[in-house]
Amino acid sequence: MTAKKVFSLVFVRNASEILLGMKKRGFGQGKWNGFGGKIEPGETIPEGAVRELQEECGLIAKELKNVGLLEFKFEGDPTLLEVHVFETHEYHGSVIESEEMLPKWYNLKNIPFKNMWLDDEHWFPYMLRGEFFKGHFLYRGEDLILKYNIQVLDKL
Ligand code: 6OG
Repeated sequence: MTAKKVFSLVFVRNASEILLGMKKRGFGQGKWNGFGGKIEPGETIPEGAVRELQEECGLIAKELKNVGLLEFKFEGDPTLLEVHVFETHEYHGSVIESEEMLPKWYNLKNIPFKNMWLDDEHWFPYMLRGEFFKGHFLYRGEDLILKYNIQVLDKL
C-alpha cells in the first residue's frame, strides 16, 4: 500500500512581489519555498495552511486561494507527498523570522529558482499566470527529477 503524506504550501503575493522563506532546518534546508507543512489530524487542509503560515512567518491569512496540487515521489520510497498550494493576497500581521524560516520578499521577475526545489521552475509559471495546475514529479534524491508532468485543470 502507498502511504500518503498531505502538506500545505502557501505563497503570500502582491501585484509585483512574492514572499518566500528560506528553510533553516529539516527537509528542504537551505531552499527558498512558500510556507507550509504537514496537515495535522483533525484540521482541514486550509486550516493547516493558515496555521503553518502564521507559525513560520507571523502573517495571518484573511483569505486563501487554492491554486494547484503537487504530487511528489522519491525513487525507492513508496510514500506519496501530496502538497496543496495556496496563494493569499489579504492578510494581517507583520512578517517575522521564525526558527524554521527566514522570510524575504522577491520581485516576481527575480525568483531565486537556483536555490529552490527543482520542480518549482516548472510549475511557478502556471501559478503566476493564475492557471490551476496539477503536477506530478518523480525525484531521484533531492537534486534530480527523473520524470514529471503538469496538467492545467478547470478550477473546481
Ligand atoms: P515540513 O516537512 O517542513 O514541510 N515541499 C515541497 N515544496 C516544493 N516546492 N517542492 C518539493 O519537492 C517539496 N516537498 C515538500 C511541503 C515541508 C514543506 O515543503 C513542501 C511543505 O510546505 C520535493 O513540515
